Amino acid sequence: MAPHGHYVDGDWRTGQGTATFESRSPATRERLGEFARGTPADVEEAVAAAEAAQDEWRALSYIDRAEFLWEIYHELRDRHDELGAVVSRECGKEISEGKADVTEAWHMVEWAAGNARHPHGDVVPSEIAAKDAYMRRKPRGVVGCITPWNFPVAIPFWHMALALVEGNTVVWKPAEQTPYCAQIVAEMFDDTGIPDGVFNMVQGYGDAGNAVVENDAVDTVLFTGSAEVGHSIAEKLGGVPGRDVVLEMGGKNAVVVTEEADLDIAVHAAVMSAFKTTGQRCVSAERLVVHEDVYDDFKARFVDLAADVAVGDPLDERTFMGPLADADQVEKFREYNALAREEGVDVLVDRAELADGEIPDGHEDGFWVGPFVYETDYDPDLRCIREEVFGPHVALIPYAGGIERAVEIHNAVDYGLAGAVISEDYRQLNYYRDHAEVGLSYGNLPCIGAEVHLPFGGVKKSGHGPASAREAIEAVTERTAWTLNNATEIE
Ligand code: TXE
Repeated sequence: MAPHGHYVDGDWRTGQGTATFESRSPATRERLGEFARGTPADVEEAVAAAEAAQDEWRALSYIDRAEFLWEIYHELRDRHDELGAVVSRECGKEISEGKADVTEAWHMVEWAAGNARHPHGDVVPSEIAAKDAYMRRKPRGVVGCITPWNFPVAIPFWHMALALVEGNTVVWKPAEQTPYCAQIVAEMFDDTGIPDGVFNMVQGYGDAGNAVVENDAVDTVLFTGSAEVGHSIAEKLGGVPGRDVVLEMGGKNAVVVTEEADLDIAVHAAVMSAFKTTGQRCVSAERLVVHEDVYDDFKARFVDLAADVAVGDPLDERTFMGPLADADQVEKFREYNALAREEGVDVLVDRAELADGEIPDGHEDGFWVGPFVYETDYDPDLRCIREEVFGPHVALIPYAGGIERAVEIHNAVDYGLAGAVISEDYRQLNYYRDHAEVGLSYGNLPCIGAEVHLPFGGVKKSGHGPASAREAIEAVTERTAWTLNNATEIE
């Protein structure tokens, strides 16, 4: 069978290159499909198509543009379970999370398409009586979307749905680990009959992503992925007139458990935050900062659960943790586990190499790991408690003193994406809320979860600017002032 191609200017194209790449399930290594590997020349064609389509797309009303998205909304809902299973097979998330990825995608499409019927500007008082003044919004133009593998359906819609409704055309470079999900999303756009060139998708690796970044005709780049790549994009585009970038990168997130915590809530929040999606969410927590008065109880309960977490076939509903996404993720996880040992931590649970019998039959070639949990006193020099691993690698860090000390440790990393506090004392919750250096904070909840109408994004090294909710409109539109002589008397 010929490899799947790119979707450019309303056509499926094999592209200018001859190289292809495969998608394989991280659980079984079963081959899911073969895909053309996009080149910078393919990206150039896609950007040219997106530029050429702008006038036609902008000429439609918001509500007419949203109609294409409503079709996708219905398809995502109708095919929810089937697509959820595809997500699980391609990126290894357990099945309820695979389905949740699709749910989150339709939530975003619903929000963005619904937004077409909301006001899009302001009437502003003018200094002059005979003048009407308005703040209006215009689309940015071509929006380049570069997405990762960990939410292969939801994140692309977070990037693209609102951008399209607002009148932009898009060029999307999906993650190389999840091209099959990308193919299905592109087929959905094709099925809607959206005008040629409005939506374009080029499969491929970082060189194709870089070509999106380096193309001056791309007005805004939306990027979700590693801090390393995100910062290199910021360096290239920071300060370039007329070109904007929104970055959503990772974190070294923490859950703070105070001496006033309800330990049932604390243990549940810690397990969910550390092990959901096998620790591969940008909001996953790799640090548990626990008050010394409750430390021993908390540790005993958390360690028991970590030793027992069900790792297995992502399509089996009993599974809590599927495999890691690829060989690079496994290597990084093992390197950081080794680093933690070198840095002198005390290892409490080491299931990094699963025991015989833990890997389901027929899945022996998958990227299997289990939790790696350790304890250490806080030491700012330890890299293992400062750098993102993106796996089930978790540090327990006891603290003494008040909430101020816990928050000091919580904030002592370069990242600032997400964090949680568990406490029954409202003063501690309020202190945390006001002083945690993160974009997303959770009280008495796991440090995971997003709602499309809430801002989502980090501070410090984790990024800038929320990639969702009302504020995201800022990223994909320009504000302009329009003033009109409103005199009614002719002199
Ligand atoms: O990310 P990359 P990877 C973090 C996490 C993970 C690490 C590596 O720590 O272990 O990143 O994951 C495209 N110019 N997160 O390798 O490389 C790439 O093709 C432009 C956190 O997947 O950043 C893909 O489409 N684009 C994160 C996208 O960028 C480039 C989720 C992300 O890939 C490029 C994923 C370049 N030079 C990883 N190089 C989160 N925030 O949730 C690569 N790409």
